[in-house]
Amino acid sequence: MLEIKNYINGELVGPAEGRYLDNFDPATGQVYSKVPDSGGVDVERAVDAAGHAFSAWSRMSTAKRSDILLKIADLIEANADRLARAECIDNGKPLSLARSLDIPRAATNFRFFATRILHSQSESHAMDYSAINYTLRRPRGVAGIISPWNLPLYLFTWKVAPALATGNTVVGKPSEVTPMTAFLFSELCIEAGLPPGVLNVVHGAGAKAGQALVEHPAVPTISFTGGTKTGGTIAKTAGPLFKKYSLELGGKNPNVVFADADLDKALPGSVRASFANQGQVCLCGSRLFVEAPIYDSFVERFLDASKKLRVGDPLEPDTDQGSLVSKAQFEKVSYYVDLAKEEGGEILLGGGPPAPISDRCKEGYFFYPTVIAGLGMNCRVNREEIFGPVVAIMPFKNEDEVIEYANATDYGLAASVWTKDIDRAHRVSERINCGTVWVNCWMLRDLRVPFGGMKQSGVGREGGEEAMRFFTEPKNVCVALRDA
Ligand code: TXE
Repeated sequence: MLEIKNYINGELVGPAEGRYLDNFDPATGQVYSKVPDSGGVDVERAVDAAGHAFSAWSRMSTAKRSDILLKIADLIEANADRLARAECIDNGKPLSLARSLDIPRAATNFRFFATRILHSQSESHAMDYSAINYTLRRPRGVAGIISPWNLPLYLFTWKVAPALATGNTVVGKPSEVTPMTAFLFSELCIEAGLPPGVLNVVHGAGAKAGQALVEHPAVPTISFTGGTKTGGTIAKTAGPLFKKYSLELGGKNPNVVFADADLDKALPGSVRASFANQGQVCLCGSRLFVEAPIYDSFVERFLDASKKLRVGDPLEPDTDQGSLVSKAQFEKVSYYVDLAKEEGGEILLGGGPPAPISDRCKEGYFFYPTVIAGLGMNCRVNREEIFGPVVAIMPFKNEDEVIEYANATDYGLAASVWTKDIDRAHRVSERINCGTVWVNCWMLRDLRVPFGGMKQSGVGREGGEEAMRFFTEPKNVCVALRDA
């Protein structure tokens, strides 16, 4: 059985203590590979390698750094089918989704930041005729990158690319639930000629390898995406050590459909926002609000469209919904659907696992797309992140009411608003408290814009200029002019 290796100082190596964790294929419920159960010794070796590589990497010309990162992007694209299949087997998502979204975006992440550094601008401020200030932005050193299981290579590269592009070196700790593509990615980095120690990947459990990375004194920067609870743990560790950290956490996102919306766009857009990646995207619209005059007809059409989603073997080309990522996630989603019934919800569609998919997938962690009506705004199912193919749908009377509903959550990550009234679109977008609002679309991503949430959806922003600033330290130099 394949034993995944850590990538430390340019080499693929086993865990120091020789221990491995089981890695499951969630579509079959079977162990199909082993992942290093790394600990403090492995993290120490990785941080040491990253520290030794930092001087040369940070002082390399941006043109040369850019070339190496573009070579990595080329290799991701050249290996897209292999990476997509690995992502599908590791995560349970449809192969078609891994091939159309996850892997192309991983290459784009590298291409975007590899070219962004070629056009960096710096600031200066003249003080009349007495002095001039200029601001230097320098890489901070070894960056600790911790990524989740829902979009494994997509989110891992979303952090690694800007960290490397700005001249930092990296110790990455991918999720132990979906380690495979980060392992294959390590092989591509070796092939691309990335200098040893510039990127290191340490696999293992969050509370062990992850925690060791966050608390390591030679890692001044932490970039994390994952659950809100874990984000709090990381903040508690990093804060007293005066580390700089960004936390990209959960969401409970409103999806608002006004009566004047173009339903030919709002309906498919709402199905996608509700169930993409089996609802395991922090940006999913898990609370669907529909203006009262069209509520009944919208619900009917939404249910019809959702029923058409084919829940199947993720490896099959026509599968729309694969399996959830793990038994734990299946149990979490099941718990919330049972809770919804206790809270007075009516299950309009789904509510549990589908009939057995196939002999191969008979023990997989599948959950049917689920639509729940009749829940109150403040019940737990409408306030807590479920992170599965479960959407709560409810009517609203007017703009003020739906804004109140949309903001009635401890999260503030994203929202979608569907309306033809452009004034209302701007007005409502301004009043919803979250980091991103999509108008007449969902998950349309421009990598230049700030990305992240407020409240319990996180701290800090990723993307474009925000990422470049997060991974660098500004220093201002003030030079008195000679005849001052
Ligand atoms: O994420 P965790 P989990 C949400 C979703 C999910 C919940 C928990 O609701 O059900 O989070 O998911 C590492 N120090 N999201 O348990 O635990 C861990 O190894 C350092 C939303 O999978 O947050 C993994 O690499 N690291 C999210 C990463 O943190 C630690 C996407 C995420 O794991 C650690 C995923 C520690 N103490 C889940 N504990 C999004 N915003 O997209 C764990 N880790």
